[in-house]
Order: sequence, then C-alpha cells, then structure tokens
Amino acid sequence: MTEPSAPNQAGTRAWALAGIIAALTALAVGHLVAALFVPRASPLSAISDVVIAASPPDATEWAIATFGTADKPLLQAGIVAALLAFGAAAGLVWRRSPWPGLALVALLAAAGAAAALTRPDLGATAAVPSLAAGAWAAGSLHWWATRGTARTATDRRRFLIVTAGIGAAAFAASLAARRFGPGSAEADRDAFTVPEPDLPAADPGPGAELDVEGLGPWRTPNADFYRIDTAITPPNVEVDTWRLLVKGRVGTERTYTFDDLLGRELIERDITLCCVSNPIGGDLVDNARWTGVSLADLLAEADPDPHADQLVSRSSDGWTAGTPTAAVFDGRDALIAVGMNGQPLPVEHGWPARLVIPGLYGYVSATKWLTELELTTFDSYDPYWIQRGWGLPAPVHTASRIDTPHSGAAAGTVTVAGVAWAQHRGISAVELRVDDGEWTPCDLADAATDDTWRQWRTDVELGSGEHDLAVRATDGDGTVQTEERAPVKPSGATGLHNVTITVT
Ligand SMILES: Nc1nc2c(c(=O)[nH]1)N[C@H]1C(S)=C(S)[C@@H](COP(=O)(O)O)O[C@H]1N2
Ligand SMILES: [Mo]
Repeated sequence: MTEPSAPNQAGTRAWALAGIIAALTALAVGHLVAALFVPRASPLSAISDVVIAASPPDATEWAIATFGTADKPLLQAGIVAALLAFGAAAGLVWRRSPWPGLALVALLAAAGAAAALTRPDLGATAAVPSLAAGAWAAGSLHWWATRGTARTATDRRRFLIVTAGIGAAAFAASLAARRFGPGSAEADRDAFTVPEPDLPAADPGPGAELDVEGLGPWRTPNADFYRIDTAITPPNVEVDTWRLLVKGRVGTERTYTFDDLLGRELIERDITLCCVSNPIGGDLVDNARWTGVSLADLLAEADPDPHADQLVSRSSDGWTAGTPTAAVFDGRDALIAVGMNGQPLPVEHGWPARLVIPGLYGYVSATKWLTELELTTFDSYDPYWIQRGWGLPAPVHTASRIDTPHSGAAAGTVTVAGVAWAQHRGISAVELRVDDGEWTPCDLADAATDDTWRQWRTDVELGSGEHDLAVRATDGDGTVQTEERAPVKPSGATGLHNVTITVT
C-alpha cells in the first residue's frame, strides 16, 4: 500500500531540518522587515529585550559578572538556539499533521509580536516583523510539505538550499538596510561632523600616556570603549525628529532640538566612565574625550525647584537613571555629549546625545539615547537599576589595576604598569607591593583634570618563580583605596587588585 499523501515520504530528520531552516530564514526575514521599518522590533531583538527586562536581577548580574560584555551575544545565541529547536519541533509536528504545525508557528510569531509590542517606544507597527517572520515560516513549511517532500531527494536538497539562500540574502539585505536605509541612525551620524568646541579640553600632553608594552592607550578608541546597556539593538534615533524634554519640578518645561544643542556653547572634556558592575581588576572602565553642552546651564533655563534632589534621565528605549541634582550643579563638567573622541557619538554609545557626569557610576549618570530630563525627588521615583536593588548615591570608588606584566616575564628588571581612577577626586599616588614587601610608590603619568584615570608604572627586580603583585591608589583627597573587599552589588566593588605571575 502506498502512502496517499506526500508529506510522510521524507524522514523525520529531513522534516526537522526543514523546520530549522524555516525558522532561520524567518528570523532573517523578520530582521529585514524590521530594518526597513522598526529596527528594534526584529523578532530576535524584541524577544531578547523582553528576556532582559524579565530576567531576575541576580541572573543579569551573574551574566555580566561571568561573561562581561559577551553577555548579549551569548543571550542572543541562546535565543536563536531555542527558536531553531522550536522550528525543528514545528517541522516534526507538521509532518504528522499540518494544522498543529501551523498552530505552533503562529504561536511563536504571536510571542515575538507580543514581545515587540511591550517595548515602550515602538508603537503598533512593532508587531509586523514577527508576523512577517511567522508568515514566512508557515509558507516555507507549507511549500516543503506540498512540494519539497513529494519529489526526489535532489528536489528536497534543492528546497533546503534555496530556502537557506533566501534567508542568507534577507539577512544581508537587513544589515545593509540598517546601515544605509531611510532613517538609519548610522546614516544620520555619518552626515554629522562634531564642531570645534568653544571650550577645548585642557590637554594633559604626551606625558598622560606611558610607553609600556601591555598598557592600553590613555584615551580609549571608540571601537574599544566598553559598552554596557539593556538594549540588544541600540535604539535607532532619528536626529531630525529627536527632542530633549526638560520637565517635572521646573518653572517652565523646555524642549530642545539637536540643532538647539549645537547652537549652545560647546565644551570638550576628558572624562573616564566606569560601570558599577566592574569587578576588581576588570575592564568596564574607559576614558574618552567628550564634546557636548553643559547639563547644568541647560537645566537652569527651566528654573528647577531647589527641592528636586533627583534628576531622572530617560532614554528613547525607556531606560532611566537618577542622578543627585547636587552633583549636577556643584560645578563639575556634567555634559550632554554629542561627540566622542572627535567623532559623532557612536550609535552604541548613545547617538545622538547622552549624559556624561564625572565621578558617578554609569547607571546613575550616563544615560545614552537621551530624550528626557525630569526634575523630581529620590522619594518619588526609583530608576531602572534602583528598582533592581542597586545602591544610591553612587560615587565611584577609588580603584587601581595592574595591566602588565603577565606570567612569562623574564627575570631581572620587570616593568609593572596599569591605571588608577577616582573620577572627580583624582589620583595623587599609586603604590605597588611585591610579595610580602613594603608598599612602594610608582611613577604617575600626567593628568590635566581629576576626572580621568591615570596611568602608572614602576620597575621592580624579580627573580624567577612565582610573585604576588598588589596595587593601591590614593585619591586626590588623600584617602587610600580600601583593602576591604565588597562585591559589585549594590554599590561597586572595593578591594585591591592582586595578580600572581610566574617569572622565568
Ligand atoms: N539608555 C541607556 N543608557 C545607559 C545604560 C542603559 O542600559 N541604557 N547603561 C548605563 C550603564 S550601567 C553604564 S556603565 C554606561 C555605559 O556606557 P557605555 O556603554 O558608553 O560605555 O551607560 C549607562 N547608560
Ligand atoms: Mo554600568
């Protein structure tokens, strides 16, 4: 007896593969549709955003602590793997009977659409990419069921190759659309040149950077600058329609366009930024030259209520930070930045505008894709990370790090070097301890302000064998970095950076 309906002629392996390929191409199609209309609504971005938003804080912290900035790619890889598994399941279900298979695909598409609809700033069109992806997956499995499986193995192979090829093309097109398409933040950014500042940064001169192998540059290139945020796909902010609203406890609400910002006095400053999640010895800290306008001057135009002790800043994707108003108005160089190291602010670092406030961890001060500044009180509102149990206020702890040498250094005179930071208090001394020896002073590179990290170095005599190196800094107020160990949560890690190296 021959099987009357075609579907079961292909084996389970082929059906699972067809399901996986349908899911993969559907993701690419969703990515393309999103790139053309609403980038952050691609099924993968939307689902990732929801997973991040719904993750228990402990899980997020564990992920950042374990994977650092690789946490996002790993999360996305996990979600892709899960979606492909669903795809395989849809294929296997469809093999037995199309309707339940179709229902499974529809359920997945609906989940993606629902995820995108929960994003604060996307609107109803956010559902479209996931629905398009679902339609594609259903269509391709239907094609496979009715045509692909009915013929020879060669036909089946051709089906798989053609579908996978379409998926790859859609993915490539989506990348191109994001980069060059209408309303692309990258295209806006390319068209912008950071104007010459009215108030250039005080240049610390060549003495700011020590020439030691293994020590990074004093000013971090944009491409190497650490990135931490909750956005899987950076918000695509159109500069022409971008507005910055100042509201809350103010005499007059105010709105600024990007051109309004550029028409103000432009200030350039070297400021080191760091993340509260940076473990001792970690690299979630970098230094850049920012160009922007004075946050305090801009806020003053709205006539803020002196009792508003918290400045809540909001980004286009709904993330919030709360900064002590006192810090904004105490004379420090708090900036609304549009330029980073002479380049337009990179999209991942907040294009078209972000906050940079020296001396505070990023989660209370460094809002990227800035759209709103609200004068309020600490009593009346808890921003994003405060809702998740992190501390306030958040001045950066004095910290120091050993960057070189590593194990394998040759015995004899060995150069030990690294960086130290205590933004807005400055660094006045760095000391090194070798094994059980005394703390001995290191040479400090030049600094023009207290808002940047300082490189340090010293030469020590090391015989072959294992050695323990420890570093500690003293801030500009004369306070020595504490040896007491604290975890990153809730207010930033403390303790000394120790390394054990083997000298040969
Ligand atoms: N919109 C937005 N801004 C944000 C964040 C975020 O998640 N969303 N993260 C903050 C945190 S925790 C840090 S440490 C800094 C990091 O800035 P960078 O990515 O430019 O290094 O951005 C801050 N600004
Ligand atoms: Mo952070």
